[in-house]
Amino acid sequence: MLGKFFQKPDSSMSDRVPPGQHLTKGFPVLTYGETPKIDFIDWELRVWGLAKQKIFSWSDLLNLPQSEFTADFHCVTRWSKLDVQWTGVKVTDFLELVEITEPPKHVMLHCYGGYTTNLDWSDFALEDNFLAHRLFQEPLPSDHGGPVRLVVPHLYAWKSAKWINGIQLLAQPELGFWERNGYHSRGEPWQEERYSF
Ligand SMILES: Nc1nc2c(c(=O)[nH]1)N[C@H]1C(S)=C(S)[C@@H](COP(=O)(O)O)O[C@H]1N2
Ligand SMILES: [Mo]
Repeated sequence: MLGKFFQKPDSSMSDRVPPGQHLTKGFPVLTYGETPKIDFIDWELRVWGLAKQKIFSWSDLLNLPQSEFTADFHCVTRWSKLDVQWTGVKVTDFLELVEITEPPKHVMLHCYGGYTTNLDWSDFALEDNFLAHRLFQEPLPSDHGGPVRLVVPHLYAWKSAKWINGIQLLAQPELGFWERNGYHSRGEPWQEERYSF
């Protein structure tokens, strides 16, 4: 694994690379199961739970303020990629269009293909999190979650739901796919919150 594609972080980067991680120059694809093929014209994002149900389309997303993001990406399988460039919509800008009915405590992200992952509301409703639809100035490739994925830079990348199509606002914590299968409920890379045991 080490060598050509993975490097030990040098000291100038060590403050950027969480413990137990190696840098990769490429951008590996990490998907459980098949890659769903969703045309942007068919893509939908439904919000429900402690909010008035609402379905967002591709054009709804593009009508929101667009931002550029540069973020580090840390997979729990021990690779990190620094300075990934994305274009998309801040979660906080998106939430302006959501009519919340009761203060949420937690959220479940749902994806085309059935993948789910959970977040505390306080880890989700942040300006640094975003719905991405471009990667390095190009349309987000389907294997990296196109047409639209969530990116949560401060947590391990399994929280960054690819092919996102649902945001369920919850009053109580619930566990998503990997979290039910032994991954940590929160997944903070600097604390090495890898597993729940
Ligand atoms: N829908 C969905 N989202 C997902 C996954 C997945 O299997 N399905 N894998 C997660 C994991 S473990 C990681 S590390 C990142 C990988 O993103 P990448 O394939 O763009 O590198 O996506 C996350 N989001
Ligand atoms: Mo991952």
